[in-house]
Amino acid sequence: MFAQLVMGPAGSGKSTYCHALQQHGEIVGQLVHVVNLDPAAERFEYKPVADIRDLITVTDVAEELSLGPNGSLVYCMEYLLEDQDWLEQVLSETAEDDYLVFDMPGQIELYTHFECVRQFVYVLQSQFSMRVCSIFLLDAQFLADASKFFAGSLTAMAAMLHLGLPHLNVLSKADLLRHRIEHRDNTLEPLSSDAEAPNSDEALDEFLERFLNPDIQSLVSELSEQMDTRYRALNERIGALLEDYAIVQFVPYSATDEDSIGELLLRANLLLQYDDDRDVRIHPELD
Ligand SMILES: Nc1nc2c(ncn2[C@@H]2O[C@H](COP(=O)(O)OP(=O)(O)O)[C@@H](O)[C@H]2O)c(=O)[nH]1
Ligand SMILES: [Mg+2]
Repeated sequence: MFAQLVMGPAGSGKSTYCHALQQHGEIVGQLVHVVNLDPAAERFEYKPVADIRDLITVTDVAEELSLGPNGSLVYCMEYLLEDQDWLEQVLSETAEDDYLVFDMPGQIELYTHFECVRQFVYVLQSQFSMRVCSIFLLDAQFLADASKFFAGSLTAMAAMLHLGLPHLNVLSKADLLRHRIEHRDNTLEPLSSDAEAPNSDEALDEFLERFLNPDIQSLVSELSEQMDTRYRALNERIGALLEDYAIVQFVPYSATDEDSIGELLLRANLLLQYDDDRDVRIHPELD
């Protein structure tokens, strides 16, 4: 079995991505089962093959154990691991070659600090022989300036290092960047000095190029100019960390752009070596 673990902060677009992927799978003939693992989920549009809320919900835990929202969520995830009957039942209904997408909760600590998601991955790999990759979504607005870029990149890196899975960083809601550029939202560097109405395609490309293939040193300088000089050395060390590892890159995606969903699926399939087992042609652009 193959699985994508879809992670990212609350509202970053995880559930929408799962739905878009399921729909795209129908078009290209790749069956995608979505499992909702967010016990606090209120709504989503995909058809789940299983839903953790049938096992346990945050509201029940909060009421019965008088815990706050974060404590309740961690309790739910630990409960999922303790009572593996539910998981076994869910996975026994899927076939050996099936492709699962886990729609995860939005609490970022689950991916950067706590053990439960890491243990969950271990269970999937060891007990169900599953190949798992992590998909980390970050809302495009989080990359709109140098300080947000560093904060978002560090979070993505922490999740990647903590889980140790083949990992893909995704810049979600890329369509909103276009919207902001078209409306000449001046908070978006590097368009602020444009006197002419920008050509939105060029402007979008320029923006994406700047943050998707970043020149870390120039972003560090920009950041240091905005901050007190005592943070200069820290900024440089963070920049060097990201540069040394050369691991934090984002792929832009928008739920309304079919091509971008297709591209993400191809990239995830490469991480999972999904195509190795089948005679499926690999997208030439990904070679
Ligand atoms: N414009 C735009 N909005 C999106 C996109 N993906 C998600 N959203 C919106 O962002 C909000 C949060 O999405 P959701 O998938 O529920 O986020 P989750 O909390 O990470 O599961 C919803 O209002 C979605 O409609 C996208 O690609 N483009
Ligand atoms: Mg969700």
